[in-house]
Amino acid sequence: MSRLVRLAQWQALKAHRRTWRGRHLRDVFAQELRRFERFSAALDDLLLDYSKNLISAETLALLRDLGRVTGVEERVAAMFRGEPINNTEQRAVLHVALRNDPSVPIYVQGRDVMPEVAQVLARMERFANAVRSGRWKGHTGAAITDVVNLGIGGSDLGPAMACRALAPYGHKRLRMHFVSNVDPQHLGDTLAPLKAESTLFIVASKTFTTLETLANAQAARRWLLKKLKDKSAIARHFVAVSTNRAEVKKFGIDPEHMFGFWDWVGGRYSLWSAIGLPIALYIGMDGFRELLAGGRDMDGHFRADPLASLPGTLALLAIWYQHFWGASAHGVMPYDQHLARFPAYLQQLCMESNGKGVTRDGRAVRWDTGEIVWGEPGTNGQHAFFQLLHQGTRFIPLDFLVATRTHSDLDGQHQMLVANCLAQSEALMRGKTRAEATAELAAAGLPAREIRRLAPHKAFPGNRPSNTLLYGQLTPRTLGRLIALYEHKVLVQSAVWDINAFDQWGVELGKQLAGTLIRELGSARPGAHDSSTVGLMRQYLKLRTPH
Ligand code: G6Q
Repeated sequence: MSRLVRLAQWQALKAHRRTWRGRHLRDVFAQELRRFERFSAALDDLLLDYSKNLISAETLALLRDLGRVTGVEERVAAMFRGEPINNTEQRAVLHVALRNDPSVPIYVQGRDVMPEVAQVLARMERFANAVRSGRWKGHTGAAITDVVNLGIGGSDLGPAMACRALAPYGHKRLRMHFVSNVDPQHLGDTLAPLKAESTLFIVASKTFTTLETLANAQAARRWLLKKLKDKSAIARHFVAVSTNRAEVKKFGIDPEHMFGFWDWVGGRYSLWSAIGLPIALYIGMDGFRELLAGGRDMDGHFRADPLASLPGTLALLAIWYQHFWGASAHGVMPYDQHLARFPAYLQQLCMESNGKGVTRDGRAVRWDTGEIVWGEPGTNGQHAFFQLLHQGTRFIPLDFLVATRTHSDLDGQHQMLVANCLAQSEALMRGKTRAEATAELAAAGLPAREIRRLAPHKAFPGNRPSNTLLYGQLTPRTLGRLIALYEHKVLVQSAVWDINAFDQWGVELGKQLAGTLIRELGSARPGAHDSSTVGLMRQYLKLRTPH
């Protein structure tokens, strides 16, 4: 499929794009009174309104043709069958098994993985119950009050995002902390107010070789031992989540206190596995199972008709804008404060998965892959960067996410939030013509000269597309659906682009590069690098101690 851009379906989309020249969504809505009914779809109470997109039924049909001919459906089926679609690492991609109905087998190399999945979930449940009930005691007999997850990337972003999102379901005694950065200030600031007697550390690392996590885990261990002065305290205050039993043991954590997962779970897809232990501790195992059920809901929906599903639709719209409208980025704006970390989570999911430059068979791609994803919770974004979205020159499609019901008692205020969200997507779509701006200024009584001067600044082009995801309430189940929605969107995009969404050699490179420099800084001897790197190292070595 390395000839993607030569496909007849691609060319058809190119020609179809020309039919959109000069058309404005404002007029399209005026002509098509039932556009919302036509271009919206739902999975239970999760509604996707995609009517404010620059599409017609024909656009969608052409995009789905492209999806069909690039083998999206085959790739999806292969993933669910447990085939090694991560072809550079020869691994199955089975985060879907983690949330699968336990009675339905899924095979990896001829072996049903569901019994092992169930076994780990049962162990997580026993542990979560013990910590939550206070039966699990620290070394001095105190119940756990603070849980510190030490992990980075996929071993941090998912659980950190989910614990924040599900705070209303959190255990009242437990405070959750996530330390990812090797910057000692991150761990130091986190530990400063904590009591060792009631702190539990989860060392979360798939490989258990990640420098940042191991450095933080060693430092946390020293902190604990300094406070509790007894090596045997480690067993009550440290547990591990990993696929690497040997390294966990070497670190000094009893494998009895290790929760395992498998190489067929990618880091950024791992919150459904034991990497989700902080979530299970915080919201309880029933809540965690609800999260899994939400993922499963989306899997069933997606698998039934990948190209027409909600994830398929989002993916194909993104392809449409990226390649045929020159979109340079994709904004995700949760009008839901609890989803504050959702854009950061999606950044990894989308950009690490699809930031690839060669096709699955190793040939350079001739089309842009990946999306630059960013976002902030509404309404904060409106007072910051929305100016560029409304009147700047760049074309950036958006997703708005908003709940119909809040967890807050200040319910009246939630309606203001919803109104803001809807107002933004409407304004982006409609814009404001020069004539409208002129009429407004005239109504305000401004003199004609002033009106002429100001009108161009007060006009908005509009015609800027967005999706709106409207859901009942941000429950564990809803969150599960939302995460799986974007996971599958990424898969569909990767299939169209013919890239492997499940490896991350760029991340591996970063891990290697830092190793060399750490050694050189440690011995204060810069090695053979470019003059910039050597110059910076020398300057650092000279100035690292205050005069
Ligand atoms: C995720 C990536 C990466 C990974 C981290 C942490 O898909 O592979 O973000 O999760 O580098 O790796 P470990 O879990 O092995 O420490």
